[in-house]
Amino acid sequence: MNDDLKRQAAAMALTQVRPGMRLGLGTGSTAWHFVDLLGAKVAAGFDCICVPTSEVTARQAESLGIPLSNLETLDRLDITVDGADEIDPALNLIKGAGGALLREKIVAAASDVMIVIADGSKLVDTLGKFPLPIEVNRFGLGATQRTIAEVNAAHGAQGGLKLRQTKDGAPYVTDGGHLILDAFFGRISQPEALSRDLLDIAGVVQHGLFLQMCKKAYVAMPDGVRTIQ
Ligand code: ABF
Repeated sequence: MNDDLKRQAAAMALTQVRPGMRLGLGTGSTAWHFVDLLGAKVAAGFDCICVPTSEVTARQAESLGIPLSNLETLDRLDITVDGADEIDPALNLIKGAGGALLREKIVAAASDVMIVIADGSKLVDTLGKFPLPIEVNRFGLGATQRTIAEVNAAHGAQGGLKLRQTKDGAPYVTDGGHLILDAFFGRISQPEALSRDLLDIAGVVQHGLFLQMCKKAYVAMPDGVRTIQ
C-alpha cells in the first residue's frame, strides 16, 4: 500500500522531467521508484543526464542504463527528486534516515528546483518528531558529541544522541566516510537557529535539516497525490 503511494508520488515527479534535463537522483525507498520509472523512460530512448546522491542510487541507475555524471562536469542541475523523513507546511524537511544527507544536500543545493516525493505519513506540523541525523567527522567524536548535546539541549531537545549503527552493531559509515548521530528533539521550534548552531560545531559535517530548499512536494494519499508548493 505504502509502496503504491510512493510510486504514485514518483510518477508525478516524472511528469516534470523534460528531454535533455540534468537531474539529481535521490536516495531511499521513494526515490528508488523515481529512478526505476526514469530507467524505463531512458530504455525507451529518453535523453537526460543524472547525478546520484548515493552509491546505492548510482548502482541502481547504472543497472537501468541511466547516464550518470557528477558536479565536476555539470555545474548546475535542473531538478533534483528526492524523498524525505518529515515535511512541514513550509516545505522544510528532515532528511537523512537513509544516511545520504550530505550528498543529498550538495546535489539539492546545485539544483534549480528540488522536488520531494513522499507518502502522507511524512507530513508534520512541526519538524522534530523524527530523529534529526547529524553527520560528523570520526576524529574527536566524543568532543563533538558533547558539544552537539549542549547545543541540542539549548534548543529544547527532549532526548539524547545516538550513534547510528548497522544491524550487526558496527558504526554506520556514510558514503563520505563519516558517522551519523541521530538527535531526538520531539519538536524543533527554531530550525534556522538550530541549523546555524550545529554547523558552527567544528566536527559537524552536515545535518538533515533542509530549510527553504524544497520548492514542490508530491505527497501521495489514499485519495490521490497532493501537490504542495
Ligand atoms: C532519503 O531517503 C533521505 O533523505 C530520507 O531520509 C529517506 C526517505 O526514505 P524513504 O523514501 O525510504 O522513506 O530521501
